[in-house]
Amino acid sequence: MTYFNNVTSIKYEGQASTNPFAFKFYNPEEVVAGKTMEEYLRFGVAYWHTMTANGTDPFGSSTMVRPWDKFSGMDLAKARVEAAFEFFEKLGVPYFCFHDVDIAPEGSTLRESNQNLDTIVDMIKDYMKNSKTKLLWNTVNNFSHPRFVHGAASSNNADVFAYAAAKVKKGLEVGKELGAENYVFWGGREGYETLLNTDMKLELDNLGRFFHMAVDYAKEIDFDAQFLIEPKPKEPTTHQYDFDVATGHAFLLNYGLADYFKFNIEANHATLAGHTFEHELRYARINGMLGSVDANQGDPLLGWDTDEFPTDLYSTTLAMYEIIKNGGLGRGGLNFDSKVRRGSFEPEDLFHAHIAGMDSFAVGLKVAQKLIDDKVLDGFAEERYSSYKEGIGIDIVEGKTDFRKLEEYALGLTEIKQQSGRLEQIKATINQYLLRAFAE
Ligand code: XUL
Ligand code: CO
Repeated sequence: MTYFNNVTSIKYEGQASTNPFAFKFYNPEEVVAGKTMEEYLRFGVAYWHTMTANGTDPFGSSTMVRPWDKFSGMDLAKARVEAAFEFFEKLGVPYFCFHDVDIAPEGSTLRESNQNLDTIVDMIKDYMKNSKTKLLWNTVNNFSHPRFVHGAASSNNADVFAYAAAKVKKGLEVGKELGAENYVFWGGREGYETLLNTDMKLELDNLGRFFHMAVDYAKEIDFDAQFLIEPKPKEPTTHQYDFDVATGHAFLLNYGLADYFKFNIEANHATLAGHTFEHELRYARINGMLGSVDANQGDPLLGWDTDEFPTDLYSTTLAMYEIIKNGGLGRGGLNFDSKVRRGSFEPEDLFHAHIAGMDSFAVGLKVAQKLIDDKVLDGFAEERYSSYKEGIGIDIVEGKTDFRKLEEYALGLTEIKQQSGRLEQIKATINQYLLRAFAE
């Protein structure tokens, strides 16, 4: 059975195209910086938003019109797999990502849930044989079910800790079975509402123990995926332990886990933490911890996670700047952890949304590469930090000085000369690059 009968394969038609079902900027075969766009960008479809979500929000019921919704239970799960692979193929997307509960319904026992999963995983495996779309990452949902009301690995309840561990164990087995390139941990309930009833030290220690057990089990079953922590500061808990990259990195270092994990950085999580997307990417990159990206954008007017498809070209450019400087994302990719708006309820909107996101990152890639080729930002930075290239500056960076010598030097200074940061000039230059990139 087919589900997207109004849509054929999405092709690159160039920026002059008026066909809404065509890429204007994403040309999978175009080579940028030695790699094709397809290889560089490694786009992924998020199963939960695209195949499973129904448009409910805290104030309203479902709005999404999905041709597979005439089914229920395991039949629905199977229909979604059929529809998913049709969607992947028509979009020409190289990857997808899922949580356990996105692909198969939970049963009344853990054993039954695992059986449901096995059935659907077998089906996905079969589909993958005839598809070029691979699994970027999988994860398990240890946050929606009421058993996770007080957390999962950081729950006060040891039975819940065990249940969460069993789900991750299964998740690792599923990841291995389907050849996942990464495995993600987003701690949706790993945090707290109030310190008044929380043993923060025990919860963090348990989280550390949990991750070590996951690393050990992956080794045991020979699952060599890159492990990724996805930071988020809040929502659903008031305070989440993986607040941002810096906090997550300190946690990994404290618990001896930094060699086994990198970060999956989500744009909207960055902004919720009071950072820019590129700040999180930069912090991870300079610490050798940039693993993968959840590509989306938030609404600066709202204080929660809106998971919009990324269309802000300024942001995709600065994000791609960090990704290129990182030498690409390695085994990671750009997973659209993005949802169509509740009012965009037609199946076709799923194509429009992904086309918008893929085109936006293609623009970002090309503009960022041009900024790098022309040393635009590097040039400004070189000039701005030139004081560390000579005299006392060299002594500081080479560790050849101390407070006594610095005091002596400072006492001899008659005048400290400053230079302009040139921010407005830099922004105007970036605008020029954005507009020029596709003018030729
Ligand atoms: C929630 C979120 C998750 C993770 C995977 O904000 O981003 O969907 O990406 O659990
Ligand atoms: Co995410």
